[in-house]
Amino acid sequence: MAVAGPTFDLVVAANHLPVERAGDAGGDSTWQRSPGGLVTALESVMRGRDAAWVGWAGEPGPPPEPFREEGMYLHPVGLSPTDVQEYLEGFSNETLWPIYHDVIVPATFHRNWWNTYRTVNHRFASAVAELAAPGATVWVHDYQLQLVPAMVRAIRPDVRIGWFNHIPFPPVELFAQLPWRRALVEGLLGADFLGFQRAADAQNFLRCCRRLLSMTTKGDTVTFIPPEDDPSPLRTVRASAIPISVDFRGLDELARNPEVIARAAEIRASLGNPKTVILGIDRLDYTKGIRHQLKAYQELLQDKAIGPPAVVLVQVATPSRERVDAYRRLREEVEGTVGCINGQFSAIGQPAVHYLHHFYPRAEMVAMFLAADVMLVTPLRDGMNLIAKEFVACRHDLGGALVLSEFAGAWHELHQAFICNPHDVEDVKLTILRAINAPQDERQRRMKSLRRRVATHDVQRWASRYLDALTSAREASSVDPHQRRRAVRSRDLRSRRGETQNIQPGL
Ligand code: GDG
Repeated sequence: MAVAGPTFDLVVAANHLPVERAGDAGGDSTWQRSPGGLVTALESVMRGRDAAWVGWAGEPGPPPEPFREEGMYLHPVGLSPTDVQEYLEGFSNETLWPIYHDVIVPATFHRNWWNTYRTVNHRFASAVAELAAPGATVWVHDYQLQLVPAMVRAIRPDVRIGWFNHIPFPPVELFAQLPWRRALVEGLLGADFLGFQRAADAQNFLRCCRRLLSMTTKGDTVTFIPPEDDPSPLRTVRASAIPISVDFRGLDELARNPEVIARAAEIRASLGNPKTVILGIDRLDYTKGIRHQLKAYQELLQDKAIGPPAVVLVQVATPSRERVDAYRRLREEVEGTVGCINGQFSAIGQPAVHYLHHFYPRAEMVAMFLAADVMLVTPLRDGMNLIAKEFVACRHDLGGALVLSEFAGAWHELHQAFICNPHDVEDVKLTILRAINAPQDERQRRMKSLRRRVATHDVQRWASRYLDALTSAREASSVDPHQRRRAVRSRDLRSRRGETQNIQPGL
């Protein structure tokens, strides 16, 4: 007889667990907090709640036994080497990621990747269904798990299901390229509430419901009509923007730590105490605009507008997805450009670019933030970009100017930054110069207003707003007779026209 395990009122499902195994010199291993935007954001929310987290432990093969860490119950889901290749590196990173980021690189479609994506999503859904207490709240994260909401609902209709998309949701014209577009939308519609970073992402999703599935929408809700063989009742699903943020208080406190402040001074000294330190910290991903910011910097050096030893650039490019071709190529290009810049513009002991391909401890990253005069955040497309908000949260001294791309979700909240279009190299150059040369009182005024925004819209507020929205969406999900008539009429019209597969013009 199967023994029932523990159950929880809150179950989070995300591709990765918030920890990963780290080996020590003696051959023993411990669990360490893992890198990445989602983990950073959720860690402070989960702490102190009796909650479970379902996710991959980061190593292919059979999963370790569930365990507790920092008060959380962690339930590892196993991924075989083929799952890693097809579900994660394949379908998630080479199919969905490019489609959801404006097809900056072409997307690759393989039917076997899709089949594995479905199988792995089902594995996550089964684990969630097992761990959820009656009436529990289930919070699913991100593009790797878009089928999980409907799969959980099929097993556990009693639970409240939310999904949050950390990355952009694409316009219907791009989403429609996906051969599995319909199944993905139906997978998401298993949720009661779908959260997005920007209002435009939520609207893109609602448009996909109308144009690909002929569903009716009203405001930010869509009336979900189950497929004909599905006896579940009609209900509404809400889709709206609840932008993620950072742990403002935690970062502010760390940035005021005397050791961190001293380390920031040490960093500046080891750079030769330049007048201006420009800093970029990005995951080495083609969406982050690293090549674009290097090009702008290179041209500024060529124009003799800036240069070492007065101005230096520190570019941290955190290792990422190193087995995917597009990322390998990007690394070669970035490192080639850095080599070119340094070959041409450095002197002995005075490099123009300090390039660092490492992941740093959090305190070291905060010290870098404090050491910078200008922070470059120039993604070509980014769901939010936590680095921009983290930089602001750390600058209690009101120093530092933030150069921010209008294609980062953060742009919608951080208008007082120095804004640029990363595709326009002249604009990036001018914006960097404006940020370097802005009078101190202007920089302080801007930073004060940015800090006010991030302090009042921190990650704790994001999580509680999200969970409140999920509760009220579930309560308001029943469909009134008028909505029912409209939705059914639209579906019937569609099936009479035989238009169940194709994109619907103008709906
Ligand atoms: C997705 C979306 C969205 C980076 N290098 C180091 C380090 N980091 C940490 C940062 C930050 C996180 O990683 C990166 O945040 P991003 O926002 O750039 O995130 P993505 O990984 O692309 O994640 C993104 C995010 O989800 C959250 O919703 O903002 O748009 O793409 O927290 O601090 N941390 C440390 N050392 C490093 O060297 N300690």
